[in-house]
Amino acid sequence: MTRRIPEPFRIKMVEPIRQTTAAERASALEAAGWNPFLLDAADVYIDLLTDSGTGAMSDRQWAGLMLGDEAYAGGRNFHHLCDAVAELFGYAHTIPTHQGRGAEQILFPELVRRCGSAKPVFVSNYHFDTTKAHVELAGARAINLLHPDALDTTRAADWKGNIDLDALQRTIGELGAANVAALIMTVTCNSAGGQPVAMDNLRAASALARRHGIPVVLDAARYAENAWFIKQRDPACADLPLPTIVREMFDCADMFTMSAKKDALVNIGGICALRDDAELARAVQVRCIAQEGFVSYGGLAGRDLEAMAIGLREGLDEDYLRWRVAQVAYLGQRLADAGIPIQTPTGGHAVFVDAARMLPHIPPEQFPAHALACALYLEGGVRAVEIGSLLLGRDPRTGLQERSPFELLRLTIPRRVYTNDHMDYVADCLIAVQRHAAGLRGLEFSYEPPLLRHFTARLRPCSKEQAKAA
Ligand code: P61
Repeated sequence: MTRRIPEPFRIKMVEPIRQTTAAERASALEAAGWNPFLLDAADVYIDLLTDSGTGAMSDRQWAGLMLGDEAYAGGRNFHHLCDAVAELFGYAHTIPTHQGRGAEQILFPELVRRCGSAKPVFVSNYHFDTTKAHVELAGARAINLLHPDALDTTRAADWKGNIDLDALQRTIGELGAANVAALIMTVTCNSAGGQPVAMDNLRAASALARRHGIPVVLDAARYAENAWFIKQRDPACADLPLPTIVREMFDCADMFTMSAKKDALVNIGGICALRDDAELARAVQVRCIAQEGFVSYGGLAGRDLEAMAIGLREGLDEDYLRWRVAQVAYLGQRLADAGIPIQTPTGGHAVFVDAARMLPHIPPEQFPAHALACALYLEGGVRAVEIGSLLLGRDPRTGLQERSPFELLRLTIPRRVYTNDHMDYVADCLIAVQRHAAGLRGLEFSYEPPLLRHFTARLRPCSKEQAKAA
């Protein structure tokens, strides 16, 4: 038996969490319109909605908060952040933002302006939903070119986050390089299951884009987990120190956007950074001032910048990453052992349950993964999130539901927050749900918002007749 990896930290402060009764959960879910986003956090026992901003900061980060310099301009914590970005990633221009989407909203319109095309597109291994939204708000189209390996959840493959290089070449050829505003490489690839992008794939995609004069952007929210997988799975990188791998990853790009709420281990914060393009940096800074805040604080307090500077380095601690990825794998293994279909292998930040396979009787338009999320909450107060048709939404041109390549339930694990006993509890709850899976019903809207609908939609279970007709 392989030995379990214990937490590489000890606990100095605790936050009580409260279990609810089945009756309390049923009435909370009803009141929330069968949408876990609308639940009060107090009604949730184990919260696996997201790994974004939900991690625990270290004693050093908390100590860093006390060193906050709240000057409006040029505070010392901004310089600490710039130093960390320059040291780890080798980029000269750092623009802090309130979170990842803040970086997207100040960078993408400038990339579109620069591209100058009347029909601009962004190409990516996969645009996460806010990324896609900001591409579209900037007047461009988002094209995903995920490698087909990722679509088969039963097949274990090392690099399910890879972009399909043939498709990338073809797309650039068909659309014309002059219409491609940027290549965005999302590391790890969230929507495919927190799956890593291989160094070779990153290099090849970057070289292809650069040959055509297309700027390369890293969506770097989970840079540390991606680097860890590269070290584990790429024999050419096995002996390299993690910071060297990180530097090589960032060498493949010209700029990055980052939600620091993930691997940089803070509860709020983001970064837009550019390697050396001073002119573009100036244009992005102007947008930052208008939309985020002055260029040395970007919508954050000085103390937040300090915690982020510390977290950027801490996120690369190998003992932490070994434990982190092992915890995700542990939950995945417990589910797989019970015959629950999951995206294999497990990724960096979450276990993705294949609801299309677990609930084959519920069609995509009745949101099988969302039905599973509701059942899991009712079972044990565990909150998870749908990554499937509900999240994807409708085609804005036709109004028709877009076809999602996946119907996944994401059990997203906050960093340094839960123990493996919590993971066992989650696994036991989902295994209990599996026993009555055939009786679960899909859902229909009672209110469907026009945009980003999964956040605020209200739903109800389909009637027996509707369920049968499907
Ligand atoms: C998440 F339900 N992710 O995975 P911001 N890029 C990438 C992300 O994963 C990401 C952002 C940019 C979240 C939060 C979230 O519909 C949802 O700091 C690869 O959240 O602005 C965020 O970074 C944006 C959850 C976002 C959602 C949108 O849980």
